Amino acid sequence: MSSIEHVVVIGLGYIGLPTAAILASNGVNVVGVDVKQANIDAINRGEVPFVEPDLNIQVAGAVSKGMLKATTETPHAEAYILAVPTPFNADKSADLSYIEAAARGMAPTLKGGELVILESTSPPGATQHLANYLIELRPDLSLDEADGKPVIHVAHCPERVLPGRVMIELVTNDRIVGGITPAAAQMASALYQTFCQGQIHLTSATTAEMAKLVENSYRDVNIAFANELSVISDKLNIDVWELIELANFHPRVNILQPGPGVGGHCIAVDPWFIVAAAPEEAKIIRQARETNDAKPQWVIDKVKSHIQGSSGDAVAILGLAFKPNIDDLRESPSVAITAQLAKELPDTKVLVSEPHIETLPKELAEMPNVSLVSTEDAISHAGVVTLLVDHDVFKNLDQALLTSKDVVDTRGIWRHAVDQFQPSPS
Ligand code: SAJ
Repeated sequence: MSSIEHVVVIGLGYIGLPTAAILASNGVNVVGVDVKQANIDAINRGEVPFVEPDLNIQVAGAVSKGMLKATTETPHAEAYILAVPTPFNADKSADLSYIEAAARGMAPTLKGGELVILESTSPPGATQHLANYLIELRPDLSLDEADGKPVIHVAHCPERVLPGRVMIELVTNDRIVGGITPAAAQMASALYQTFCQGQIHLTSATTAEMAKLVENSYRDVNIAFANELSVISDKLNIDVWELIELANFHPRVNILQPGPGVGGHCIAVDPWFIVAAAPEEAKIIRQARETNDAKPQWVIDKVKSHIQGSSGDAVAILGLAFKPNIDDLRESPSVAITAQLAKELPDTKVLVSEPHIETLPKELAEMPNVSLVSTEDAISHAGVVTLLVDHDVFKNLDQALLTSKDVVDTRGIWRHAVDQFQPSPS
C-alpha cells in the first residue's frame, strides 16, 4: 500500500475531479487545483460543475469531511496528478502547453522525493518531456538517483474511463502505469492501489502513452469500418444495420455501429497523436480519422436531398449530444451537422430536440432559424425527421408519430418502424 497521504490533483475536469474525489474518499488528503475560479468555488461548496453519475455524492462527502479542497495555487504534496487538457494544434500535433503550465505551478513547491503522475492523454515522449521540463525549472533536482541530488519520480498513468460510467470504471478498470524509472512506476502503482480494484500493469512511460492512444485508435478504426459500410450500403440500397447484424452472427466478427460521425474529446483526437508521431507509417489510423470526419457532411447531403423532396419548410433534428443518454456536446458531430444544415438552408426552420439540455449551445442559439423544442413539436412541425443520437427517449418514442414523415435515421433505431410506415423503394 502507498504511504502517500497528501496528493495534489491539477485540472479538475471530467477526469481530475473524479480522481480527486475517489482518492479523498479513500483516506488521502487531496487539494485540487484549477484555473477556473467558478469551478473552485462550486467544488468547495461540495458541488460538481458538470454531469457525471454518482460524482456529486463523493465530492460532497469528501469536502464535508475536509479531505478535499480546491484552490487556484498549487501547494506542496507528496504526489501530484496532472489531469489537464492536451488538445491538438492546427497541424494536429499535441499542444503540451497546459502540461507545461501545470509544471510551472508545481516546480517551486518540489523538495525532492515527490511523485509526479501525468494522467492526461499524451503523445509518445510527453512524460519524458514533462520530466525534463521540471528539471530545467529546478536544476537542483534530478530524475536519476545516481546524480546524488534529490530525485523527482515521474510516471504516466493514462485514464481510460468511459464518460457516464467514470465512478464505476475508475474502481474496476485495469490501469497501465509507465514510469520514467522503475521506481516511479512502483510508487504510482502503490498510489492507484488505494482505490483501483483492477490490475495495475507496469511498463515504460512511452509504452503507456501509446497504449492509451492505441485503445482509442482501435475503436476509431472499427467505427470507420462501420461508417464506410453505411455509405457503401446506401449506394447499394442495402440496410446497413441488417447487414451488420447478420455479419456479426459469425463467431469472429464484431462490427461496431455506424452513426453521424465520431464525437467526444478522445477518440476523435487521440489517433492524430499517433499520426503526428509516425506520419508515413500510420496509414490506416489516418484514413479512419478522415472517414469518420467525412461522415457529418455525408449526413448533411442526405438530409438536404430529403428536404428537396419534402413539402414541409422545417426539419427536425433529434439529439445533439456526442453519444446516447448524456448531456455532453463536446466535439459532437450532431452539433456540427445542425449548424451546417442551418447555414446551408437559411429559409428552413431547424427544430432541435435534445432532452438532456435546457439551452442551445452558443453557436446554434445565435442562428435565427434554429430553435430548441420538445421532441413531439419537432416531429409534428417537420417534414423531414433526422435522428442523430440514439438516446433511450428516442428509442422509446411513440413511433406512430413518424407516420407520413420522411425519416433520416443515422443510428438505425427506428429501422423496423420506418420500414413499416414508408413505402419500400420501387
Ligand atoms: N460511436 C459510433 N459507433 C459505435 C461506438 C461509438 O459511432 O459503435 C461513436 C459515439 O457515438 C461517439 C464516439 O463514437 O460519438 C465515441 O464514443 P465512445 O462511447 O466509443 O467513447 P468515448 O469517447 O465516450 O470514450 C472513449 C473510451 N475508449 C474506448 O472505449 C477505447 C473510454 O474508455 C476512454 O477513457 C475515453 O475514450 C477517453 O477518455 O479517452
